[in-house]
Amino acid sequence: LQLESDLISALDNHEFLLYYQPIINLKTGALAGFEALVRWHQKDRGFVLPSAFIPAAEETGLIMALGQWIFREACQQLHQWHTLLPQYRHLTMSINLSNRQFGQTDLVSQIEAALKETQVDGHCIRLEITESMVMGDVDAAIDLMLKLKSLDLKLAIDDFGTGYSSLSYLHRFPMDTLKVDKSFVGRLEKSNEDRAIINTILTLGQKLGMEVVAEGVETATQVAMLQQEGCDYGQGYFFAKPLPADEALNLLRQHQ
Ligand code: G
Ligand code: G
Ligand code: NA
Repeated sequence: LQLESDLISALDNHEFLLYYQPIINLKTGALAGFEALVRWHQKDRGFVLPSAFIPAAEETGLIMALGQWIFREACQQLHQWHTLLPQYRHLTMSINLSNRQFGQTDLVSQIEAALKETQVDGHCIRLEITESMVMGDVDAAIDLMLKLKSLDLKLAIDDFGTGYSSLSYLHRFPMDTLKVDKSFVGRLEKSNEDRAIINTILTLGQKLGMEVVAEGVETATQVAMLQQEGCDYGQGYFFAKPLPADEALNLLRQHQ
């Protein structure tokens, strides 16, 4: 399989890199953190988007090695920014976990080792998990989440509202953050019904003690509506696209 061998050599040749998309505190306007998003810069094809290689990496199992690299790289980057800019010591880094990583037996020990090596405090790291990952064996998923929480990590449920309905389990999951899927945010200006849905998700998150992040924020009107509805954080092209590390650092410096 060409893609598989390309992916293996890409890891060896350091062709993967991380981009960082800002997450903004909608109450203060502060830059609260970043989400790390992987990119593959391939010699012949140029930039390859994750949708074109994450599924293959999952199928071949290469996601284990790639995911480990992503976690470590994002922690290292956060530690560097914390060190360079002490006023950003509360800056967080959100890191996506893939389906297969979530079931991996040594996930907790790997993460623990990476936190130690990179000297990053667990509470600055948010692991993003999707609904579908935790809906198989709910008790096993809760057990794993509690182990991750014991490393002081924060957990976020990603793309909320698009997966299987986990409403009946949501309160059992030790989640800190709920990320509202961008499809809901995109429809916010279109109808009152869509606004009611977001409002309901926000209330649900708040009642369960979670912070809520709206994804895919693209317009000033959406920002104003989300602020009115009491949404804590926003992420999306309105604020910034996912940025290479040097541009993310520039943004941090400008925002100070
Ligand atoms: O920018 P965007 O095209 O970066 O990402 C598309 C999708 O690819 C995301 O919604 C996410 O599901 C996946 N993705 C991006 N970065 C990562 C990553 O670092 N790890 C994993 N597992 N998935 C990622
Ligand atoms: O895993 P998650 O769904 O959080 O991945 C974020 C994805 O959404 C990435 O593909 C990222 O590039 C994309 N994205 C980020 N901001 C916006 C936005 O404002 N609008 C749209 N349509 N996509 C966005
Ligand atoms: Na995500």
